[in-house]
Amino acid sequence: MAAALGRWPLGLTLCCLLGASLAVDRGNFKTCEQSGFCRRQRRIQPGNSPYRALLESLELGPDVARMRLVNEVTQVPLLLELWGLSGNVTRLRIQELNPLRPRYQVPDVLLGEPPAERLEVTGRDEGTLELSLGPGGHRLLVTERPFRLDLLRHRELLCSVNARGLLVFEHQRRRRDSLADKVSSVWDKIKSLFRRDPPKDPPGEEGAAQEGPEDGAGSTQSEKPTEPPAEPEEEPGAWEETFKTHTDSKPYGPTSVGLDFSLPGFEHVYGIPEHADNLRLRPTEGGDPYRLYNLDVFQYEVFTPMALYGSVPLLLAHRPRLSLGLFWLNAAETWVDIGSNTAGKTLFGKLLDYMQGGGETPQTEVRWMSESGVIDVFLLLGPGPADVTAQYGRLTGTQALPPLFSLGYHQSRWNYQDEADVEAVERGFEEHELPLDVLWLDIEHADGKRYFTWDPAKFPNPRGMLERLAARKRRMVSIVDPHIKVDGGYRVHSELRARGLYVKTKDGNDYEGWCWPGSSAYPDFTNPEMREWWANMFAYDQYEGSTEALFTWNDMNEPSVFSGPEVTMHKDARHFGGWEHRELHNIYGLYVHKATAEGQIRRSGGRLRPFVLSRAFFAGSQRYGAVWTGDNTADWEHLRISIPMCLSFGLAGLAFCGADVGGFFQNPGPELQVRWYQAGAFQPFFRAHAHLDTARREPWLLSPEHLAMVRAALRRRYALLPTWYTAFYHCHRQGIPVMRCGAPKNPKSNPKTHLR
Ligand code: NBV
Repeated sequence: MAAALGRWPLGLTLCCLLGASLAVDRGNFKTCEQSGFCRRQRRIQPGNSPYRALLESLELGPDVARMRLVNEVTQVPLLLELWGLSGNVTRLRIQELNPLRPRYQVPDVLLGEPPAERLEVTGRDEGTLELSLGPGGHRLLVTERPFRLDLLRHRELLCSVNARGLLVFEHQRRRRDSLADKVSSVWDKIKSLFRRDPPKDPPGEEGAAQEGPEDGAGSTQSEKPTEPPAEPEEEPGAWEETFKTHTDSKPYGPTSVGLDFSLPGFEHVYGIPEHADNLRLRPTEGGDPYRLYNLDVFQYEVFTPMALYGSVPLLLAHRPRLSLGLFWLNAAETWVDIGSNTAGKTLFGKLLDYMQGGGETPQTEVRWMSESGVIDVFLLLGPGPADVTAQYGRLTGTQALPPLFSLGYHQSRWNYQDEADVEAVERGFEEHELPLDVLWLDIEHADGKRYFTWDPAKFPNPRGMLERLAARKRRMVSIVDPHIKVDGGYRVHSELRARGLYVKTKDGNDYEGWCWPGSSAYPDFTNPEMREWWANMFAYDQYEGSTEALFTWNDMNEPSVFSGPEVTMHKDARHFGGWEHRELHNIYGLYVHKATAEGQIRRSGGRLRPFVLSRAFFAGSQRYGAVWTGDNTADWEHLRISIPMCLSFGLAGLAFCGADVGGFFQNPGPELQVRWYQAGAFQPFFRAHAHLDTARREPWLLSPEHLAMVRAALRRRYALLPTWYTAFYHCHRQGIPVMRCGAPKNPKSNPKTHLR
């Protein structure tokens, strides 16, 4: 024991001997109450919707229905658009009719404009309007006051929108801070109480193509922006928000959006990764909503709705004979509340209700709240679970088919020290007859964390090292993070600075923050020119020492900024086209992944499939490669949670998912390590990885007995590679997740495989 402990850093030894477990510092991350818009929206009580649908404003295009909604308190008009898309998908979009400044509509996620069916008005009544949505038998009932949508298939109600009246659209306004403004605001409010008639302007045109907020007119429609009318009184924080030592300048004030969806008959909802939680989402009443905001959360805990590194705003609901999906296309910080009328009831309680003839139909309530952008929702109407994942795949793309080698086993740690270390590890696999495809190099391989370079002392001959690996049919992955060392002598930095390709501060300077290399700047991957430049960096003559055998790992792309609020970028930082970081935060990591994958495709002249692992993700990231569950801990809970986490990723399209085998922080005991290999062998991305401060844990450092078990797990993985590859092929073609759970269709026909 003493000898084994001798290899451990003192802090870790004490930590394990005392049995202490790691814990996230929750104070570094906002709760809903600390996030201004979440707090404002959550205070709104159901049942008081101020919105009215102006049914008489309906305009029926060949495939879109448009009408106005008006907030009867503020008189601010919104534009509602409805589409019946082919393949049983309904889309609804709500935006300001006359915004002061265009709102961000997420680009580059949808594969294209989805084809739409012809809409028809099939009924009109006092205060309601009925639309049929194409050949699937789906109908939409629009209720005038309060505004509400009911989606039906034949006579069955599938989903109601704004049934609880939680539609929120914080229209853009000018800041009011003088006393006179306050008096006039109160006066406007009084006037608005007596004003009932909506303004009679015609509805706007189809939203113009995405232009930067500073490039064009302030409106997405053809009309000129008008001065917004009466303002509700604004609470402190609406125009400036402080969290810990950081102040968000919020120059455009409150701009959040929100909407509720009622799902009758549904008790089971899933999706909205990434959270370290059960597969089935829990009701959030009395706690925080699930948060979607890509964050670098140090030492995350399990069973919490806290945000993690990636976000996919797709929620799935399932009940017998019907599955639905709600895809909320918004890249700003988002919170999701789940309510259930059966929460807390035991099966026995439900049965009792049923026998007594009482008990309501189960119902789930889902409420989305985003800090900015527009409301753009796709209702994926199934009816089966595989229909929903296919519908989502048709909208956002399916998993890129991975190169076969990447389905094998990957050996990583932070860090393999030098070329000799790499060679020794590779030889270890050979000598112990353990299959291996890929060896990984973490941040220490680069020269002073200047990505795209090699530490000259530790890796003097990277090309030779890669060629030696390739001769044995092995590959390597090196890390390339998106924070760039501010150093005039570093080519990547000087070029990006000279070309103006960095994210900017609100004052127009290059945005700088603290990260691994010290002072760092952040390439603006939302700019196509930046992505082009980055992709070209993977050419063999640009990334010196690289060869066809070198692939890429994008870490820290939430983006992680050690000195920033919640360890990420300031929301008032500026991107290409003048957009604020707040509007697109969750899609930044996808763009890094996309540019890297594009670079790998390009370097081989389009001949070879790329392999890129990314820590941050968004809807559509599946098109660019693999993702993993980040910095987990070597304990049983983290091993356990890796399964629902990857299942949940798969439901949201991200099929190529894995968790650090063995656990990233701390040292696993031999049983945990072996069990992790056994579980990891059945997860799509299979990589062992460990923190810099952990003891070395290559499999042969285990006892011969444990080593034999790891060998068996590795070999089982390789024996099943054709099955994995086929599963990925089906996923790539139809969107069906690779990692699935459940008993065979007819358990009796195959009793041996049926787990009781
Ligand atoms: O690059 C170092 C690590 C990496 O090993 C890990 O897998 C990433 O998730 N990285 C995070 C940064 C530091 C984590 C404490």
